[in-house]
Amino acid sequence: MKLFKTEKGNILEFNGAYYISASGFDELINREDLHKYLASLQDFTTIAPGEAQSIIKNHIQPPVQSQEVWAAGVTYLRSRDARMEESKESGGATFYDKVYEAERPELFFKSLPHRVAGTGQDVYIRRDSTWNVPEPELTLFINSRGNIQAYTIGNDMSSRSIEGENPLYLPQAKSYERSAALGPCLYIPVSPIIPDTTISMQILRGEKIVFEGAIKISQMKRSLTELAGFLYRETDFPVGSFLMTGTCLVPDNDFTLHENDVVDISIENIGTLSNRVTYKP
Ligand code: DO4
Ligand code: MG
Repeated sequence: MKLFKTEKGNILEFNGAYYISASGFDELINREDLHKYLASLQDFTTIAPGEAQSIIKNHIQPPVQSQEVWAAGVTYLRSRDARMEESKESGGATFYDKVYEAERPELFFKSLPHRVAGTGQDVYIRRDSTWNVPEPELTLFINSRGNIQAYTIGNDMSSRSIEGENPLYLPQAKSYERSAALGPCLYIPVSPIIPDTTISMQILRGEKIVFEGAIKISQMKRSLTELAGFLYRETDFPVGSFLMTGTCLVPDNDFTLHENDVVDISIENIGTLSNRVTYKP
């Protein structure tokens, strides 16, 4: 099942039918067994498919209300190698190597909800950065008890020039206005997402495809429950949290995003997160 947050209410797509609820998003999603609760349709009323699709198309919002957004890093070999390469002049390369092998994963704070873009909204690149990339990442919704209840698509927009200059600049490379995108919906399967799931990304510059790639999430070094467990070790999230799980799709080093590029990230069974790239007005 899929849950869309919109300006007109929360729309549930379940077994080919659509349902709407005006409940608060935080209360609705922070459940011990979210799939079972939503399948009971307790908070929902039936809505015609045409009307539901039109609301989703015209009024969609990112699937987040009060949750913090966190991110994991260097969870795929490709990310480790790219980071070691970009930071070799600063002497920071060895830290990426170590964190890839270490028991403790790299976890960092990514965004407050008001900075998150939904599908169809703009993401930003920094004016003080010369090398900018999107990072397509499977993103977990973890409830307040620390259990993974749903999945969405994340874009961890990043400045490689700022991170490469000095790893201590990571928060500036990663956290700024509209540097995170989430959407289009929460995907809530009965059982955990399968490792064979594909994540793909296409970057369009006008009509031209300037990057295209796809990977399976089974290439990730760590398990999803391991990442969630570390995030919740000493930190409470009263309404749950979102956790981006790291990137494996890294464009070649001569690639940087341009204004008006469109980044489309798709994950099987979830959909497509589409964002235009621009500068903060
Ligand atoms: O180590 C810096 C960030 C890594 C990251 O965002 C990723 O691997 O996706
Ligand atoms: Mg990332």
